[in-house]
Amino acid sequence: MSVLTWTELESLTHFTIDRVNGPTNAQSNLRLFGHSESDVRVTLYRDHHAWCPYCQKVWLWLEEKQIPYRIRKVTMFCYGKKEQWYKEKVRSGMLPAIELDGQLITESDDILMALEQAFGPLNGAGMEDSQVIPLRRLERLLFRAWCSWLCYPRRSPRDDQRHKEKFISVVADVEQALSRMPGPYFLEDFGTVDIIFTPYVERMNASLYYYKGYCLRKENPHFSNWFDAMETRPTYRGTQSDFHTHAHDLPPQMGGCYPNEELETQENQKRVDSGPWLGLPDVTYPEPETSREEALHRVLKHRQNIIQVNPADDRLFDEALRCALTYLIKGEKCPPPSGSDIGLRYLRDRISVPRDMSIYAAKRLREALESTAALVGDGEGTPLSVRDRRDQDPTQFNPTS
Ligand SMILES: N[C@@H](CCC(=O)N[C@@H](CS)C(=O)NCC(=O)O)C(=O)O
Repeated sequence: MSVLTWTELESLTHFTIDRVNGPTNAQSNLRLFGHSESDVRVTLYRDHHAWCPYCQKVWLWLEEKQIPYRIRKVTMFCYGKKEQWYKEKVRSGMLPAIELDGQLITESDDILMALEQAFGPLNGAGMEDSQVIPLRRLERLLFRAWCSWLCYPRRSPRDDQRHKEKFISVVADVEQALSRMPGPYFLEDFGTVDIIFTPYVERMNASLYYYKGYCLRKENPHFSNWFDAMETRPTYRGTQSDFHTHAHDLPPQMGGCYPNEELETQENQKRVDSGPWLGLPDVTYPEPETSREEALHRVLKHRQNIIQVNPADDRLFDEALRCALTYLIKGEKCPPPSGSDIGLRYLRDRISVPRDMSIYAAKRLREALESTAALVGDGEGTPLSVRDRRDQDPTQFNPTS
């Protein structure tokens, strides 16, 4: 297969979404849900990377409730410099924050309560409902058990096992809470509790698979049903990340993630880092037909920045990237120039979900980059830093998209 030109590649994708009124997506700066712009009462300040778990909570709530809102994106410390205009608004620089009718509110729980006051609770049961409060407490217990297992170096495999058992005992309580309900959610209907559990449970599923060889989603039938049910919701799909993104975004955010010595851990790490990515337990809904076109569309839109930040020579990488995209869209291998394997894998490792594209599009693109790189070499390049992710500094990229 000979390599396609940029113009030929452009003609091969028709992917488009309505960012303002269409499905939940990480690229939007305004969400109207069919309302007019004058109806907007809320501005959500969230991170450029669509990574912050507390932001995801508020983001999901607004999407589920279909409240018209504006989005302003802010840099998190580990990715780059915090914007001065945001520090003037929120001195600590912490995210999320909202402005509701001009009033600034911080702290995700306070934000949800203020939104409930203004627009009513989601499906009846609000943050202070007597059924919701114990489940919110359970979520925090799970969070703490997860941190203790993941985020501290362990003296021995036995020590690691002890923390695993503690975590699993809290998971058992969550399983029991889910088992008491007739459907897959935490209460009879989907609601606030599901939103509160979502961000960290998603991060637990990814990080424990990668660092501890443990699959939350596979080991626990009620959790598994819950994840499947969440994935039927377009709101959740639009905010959902993949294992690769979480495994490499968490260490700088959490102050470190520590792998155990299980064989399973080593195998899982290899799979998340080098593929195959399809079939990983980070997603189970069927792949949309548009995933390859979406990936192509997103790369075409940002190709200049992608080429410019890549450590490989620009002309060499331009051709190598077109080879990978040719394979992505045509399904036939297209050998890139020799010496381009490191540059292709650099990009493979830096696709951020859902910031750049949705989960299946990212899997397809990672696969195309890896298969194309493998045609010319096994060079891996600089590993991703576990201290910060300045390689993702949004000032290097187009901050408006
Ligand atoms: N208790 C706060 C926690 C918020 C929080 O920890 N936000 C982190 C991101 S996940 C943050 O803004 N850190 C500053 C930064 O990374 O720039 C809430 O619930 O909103």
